[in-house]
Amino acid sequence: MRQSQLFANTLREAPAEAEVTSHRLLLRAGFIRQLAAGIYIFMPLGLRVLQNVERILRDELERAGANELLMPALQPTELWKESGRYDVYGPELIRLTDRHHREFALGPTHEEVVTMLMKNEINSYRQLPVTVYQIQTKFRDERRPRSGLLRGREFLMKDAYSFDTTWDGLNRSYRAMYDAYHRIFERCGLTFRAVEADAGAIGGEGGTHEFMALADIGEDTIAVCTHCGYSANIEKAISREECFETEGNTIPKYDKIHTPGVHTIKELTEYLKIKPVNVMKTLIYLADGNPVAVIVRGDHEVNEIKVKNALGAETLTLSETETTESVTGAKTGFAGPIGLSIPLLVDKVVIRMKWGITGANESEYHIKNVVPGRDFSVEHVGDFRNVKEDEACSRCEEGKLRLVKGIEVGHVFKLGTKYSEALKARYLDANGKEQPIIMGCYGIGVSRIVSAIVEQYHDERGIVWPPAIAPYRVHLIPVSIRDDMQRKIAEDLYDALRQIGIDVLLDDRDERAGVKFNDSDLIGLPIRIVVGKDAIHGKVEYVERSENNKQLLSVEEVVMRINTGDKFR
Ligand code: 9G3
Repeated sequence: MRQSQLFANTLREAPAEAEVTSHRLLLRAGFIRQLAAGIYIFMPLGLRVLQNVERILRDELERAGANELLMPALQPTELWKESGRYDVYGPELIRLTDRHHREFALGPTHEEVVTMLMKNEINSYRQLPVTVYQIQTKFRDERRPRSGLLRGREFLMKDAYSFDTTWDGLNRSYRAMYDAYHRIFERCGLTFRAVEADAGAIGGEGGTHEFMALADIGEDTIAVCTHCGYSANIEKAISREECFETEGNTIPKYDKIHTPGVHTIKELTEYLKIKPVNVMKTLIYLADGNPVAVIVRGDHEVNEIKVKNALGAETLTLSETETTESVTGAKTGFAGPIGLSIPLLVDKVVIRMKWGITGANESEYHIKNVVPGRDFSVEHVGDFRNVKEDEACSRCEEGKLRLVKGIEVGHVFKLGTKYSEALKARYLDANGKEQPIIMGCYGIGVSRIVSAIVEQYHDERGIVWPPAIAPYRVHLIPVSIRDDMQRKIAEDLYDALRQIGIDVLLDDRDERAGVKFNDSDLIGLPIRIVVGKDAIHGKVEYVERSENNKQLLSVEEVVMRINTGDKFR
């Protein structure tokens, strides 16, 4: 491609609203342009990157035996009513009516559509198993779209769905996708971890993994063991139980203490000269609108996903001040387990505390020498907290948990029969008996991957594309297009490289060298060849964007070097 014809304007600065690096660089390098909040145009350079990701996806999914199809974005909302999800999603599900006043949704995902398709296509066990996938635009009206392609309202997803007659079959289909995902993310050059995850609203009976691209700006926190392979989303992660001295409890009767103006754990520990581990922190939540109290040790955080799952609640929100006051009779910061008339969820670390300080459910008062079981009910004990950095791994003897940030680029689920039962997608088994199809679903954020790669591959000068993803393999730059010899050598090299199938961007613009080099650093193609003053000695400069290792080579050597470079897949 000649850069004088390329539609790509680089920017010296990114707009102020672009905060994360990938968003800033993709805008500055001319890969994307924003149309509206969370809605982007893929410019020519950005589209070539997207197509490289799609090429890898199709190659690996073909290898895994999946069939590509394409489903509509417009979905009759009757399907969502039939699956029971019509009311689960609020404003995030974009709904519209057609000219006949029939209601449709712009598809955020396609479980209902693909299950309806299979209901009509599959009627015998002999037709199963089958896995289908699509690479298709999804719509989710995020309240706060942000970080460019990382959280958009219209984005590209690869979503696959597997259909089996047995759970064993699902496990095989799941494994095939799980392994394909490893190969896909490796080929994209991503540093990632597959982590045990929470199934969330999608439900499904068993097992789900998220694929997290490691990046500090990632929205997810994952716990990773330093020793064994254990890794889990913090929503689900568990650590090994701490051991506690268990000798008898000779704690005196609990006793109220005046703690004026002490609202936070920090103020409480300073005021009473105690440590957070001596505090039993009580928080009031509304589970599906009903108040519940959750108690965790003062140095721990409540894990709302674990609480919600334990209660089987659809929604769980921290109660507002007035609810807290009406439930506890005290201002926020003085809640405690003693004397509450609402369900008490006690974290299992708390029940092994010999004593603790809690709120008195009376403003400006706390209680000391509180003993779990003696002074409040420990009927509902469970794991209701987030694991912490450096806690012992629950899977191996010597590992410690590290907490790192990740960008969710893939998510695989064992759905079971949740959708096939709801939509009556059944088949006749070998005995002629009707059975519900057993499903799995598997997503990859295709446009999100582009940003995740930039987050992992950039430096202070711009993007550093992995070769398999880069829009072009080589940036061929004659320093001065007005110098006949430089231009001729560049043109000959351009033809020679394209003849051996190398994608080359030839910077044939009549621009100063500095402009060309800054743009080249920003766009970030893997190999740069500069035809400059050494051209009279038949030498050109060869440099790899990731190494910055300039070398003077002959034109023949350059062609040889690039041609023998490992064939990036
Ligand atoms: C909705 C809206 C947003 C959603 C969903 C439904 C997330 C929804 C979960 C999934 C599960 C899997 C197939 C590919 C892999 C992920 N956000 N999810 O179901 F109506 Cl507005 O999408 N789907």
